Amino acid sequence: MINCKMIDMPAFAGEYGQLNAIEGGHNVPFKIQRVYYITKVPKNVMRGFHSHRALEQVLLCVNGSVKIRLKTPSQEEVVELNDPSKGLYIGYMVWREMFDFTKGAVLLVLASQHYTETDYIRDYAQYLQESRKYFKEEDLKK
Ligand code: T46
Repeated sequence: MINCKMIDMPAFAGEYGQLNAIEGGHNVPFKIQRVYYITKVPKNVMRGFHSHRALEQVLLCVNGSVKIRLKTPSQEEVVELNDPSKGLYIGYMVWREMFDFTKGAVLLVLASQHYTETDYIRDYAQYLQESRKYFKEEDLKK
């Protein structure tokens, strides 16, 4: 999927449990400006339904699991996050929907910019219009 990739977060695991280390500019490919987390999502609730124009993020499910549907004008993929050692990088102009949060799931998000509502595209028709201009034909075949 264009502008998305999985990132391994080094794990230090043993009989005392597990620690994962995240470093902005190292295993996260941007300077981290903001961190937020999503919890207490009721069964069958879906979130997201938007894209970002210039924000990059890494999503990690540090407890439980959640599914993320990713879309570009020509691609669609569902990624399940269920491992605190695996981060999902989502770059510019990728539509995302989050669903199937398990009870107690904690979705941790690292973001490259402070919160700016004008960076969101929340209307899917508007997203298709802007993203088709943004991506080149060759990109959409990847
Ligand atoms: C994303 C996915 C993965 C803030 O005031 N500050 C913040 O940093 C954020 C992220 C949200 N908000 C406010 C804006 C809304 O009034 O919190 C409320 C809920 O946000 P939203 O409906 O956008 O939440 P999600 O779960 O649909 O999307 C969030 C992020 O907003 C988004 O950037 O990529 O998680």
